Amino acid sequence: MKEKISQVFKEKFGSEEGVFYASAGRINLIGEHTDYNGGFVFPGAIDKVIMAEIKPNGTEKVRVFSIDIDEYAEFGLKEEDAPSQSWARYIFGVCREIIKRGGKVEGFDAVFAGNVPLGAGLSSSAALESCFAYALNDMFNGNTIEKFELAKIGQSTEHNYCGVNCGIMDQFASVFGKKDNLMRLDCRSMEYEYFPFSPTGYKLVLVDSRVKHELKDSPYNKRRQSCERVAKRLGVDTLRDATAEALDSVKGDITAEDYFRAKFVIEEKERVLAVCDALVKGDYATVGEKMYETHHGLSKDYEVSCEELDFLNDVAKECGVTGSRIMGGGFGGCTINLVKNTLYDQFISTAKEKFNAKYGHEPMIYDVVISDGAHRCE
Ligand code: GAF
Repeated sequence: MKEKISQVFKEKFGSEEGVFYASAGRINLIGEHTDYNGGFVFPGAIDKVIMAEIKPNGTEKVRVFSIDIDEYAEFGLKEEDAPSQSWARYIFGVCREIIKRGGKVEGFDAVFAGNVPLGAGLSSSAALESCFAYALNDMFNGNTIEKFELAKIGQSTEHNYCGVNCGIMDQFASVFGKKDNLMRLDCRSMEYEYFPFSPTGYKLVLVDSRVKHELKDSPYNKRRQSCERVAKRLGVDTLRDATAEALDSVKGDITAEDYFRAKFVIEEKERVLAVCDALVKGDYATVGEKMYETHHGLSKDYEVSCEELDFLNDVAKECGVTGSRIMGGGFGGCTINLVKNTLYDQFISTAKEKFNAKYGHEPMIYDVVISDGAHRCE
């Protein structure tokens, strides 16, 4: 990827080299739709990245080329200069959010590419935001912007320039990711802890339904509104501070839909803690059980699954896979599966065969390798 970027950079912007930066997509073992509810998440960065070569160009313009989309965009750094291409708005948003916080961004040339599958729920957008946030901090701000602020710059980009009212999980994972470690983040206090993750005798594997997941025009924002309505009714800041009993006490005053959304969130925050405890004890059976519970909740109560993902979850169960669930925002994308090494080949071939027979194409399979987050490539 680096060679290809370098070659295209020379063609577009001349022979003087820029600096390379990369940031990663993410998985999340458990803790879905809890981030914007002040709950816990348990993500890790993966070995699929967005990589960019970047060089200041001495002007007030940003000139950027996306190899994968095969498109060029050029924009200024003022609010009214927003580009029309949606992919370029991620980069523009990052520039603007840095400037709004008093940071410095000058014109630059950039070429980028990636191998984070798009629309698979692996947060290619957070990888893109984090890559540029990290780079512009290094290039123009002497690395004075703190890592948490870099994640927030990515999140605000989604809110203010891309129409997704997301939580902090994806950008946090992309910025803070560490090889062989998952991270438990408390999205209320923002405290986090690394958990070494290399389950003996198991693999984590993603099965991508190839149903394209796009949060912008999905009911993701509506889910968040449901949670906020219930929190307000309960008189708490977020559902992190709500209990199942409190929820039941207002059941008659809220819609059935809002009730089930909140019920899922309240249950999910407990599951993350249970999974962390189980992991420390090497109790993978419990980890897997909780993953299935999450899938059930996301499908039936939170209603962010789809037929194809429910089908993949059923296949995993039939094959005796230890844990399986839809991962990320939902409405398409992947299931994440905790599979015994001894069952791996059989599970993958059965999933491919059955999915193909029903939907006319095979799912994509990605073995999860937990890797480092945003960095400058030496
Ligand atoms: C998406 C969002 F971007 C995250 O903030 C998070 O809410 C996730 O969906 C669901 O857990 O990836």
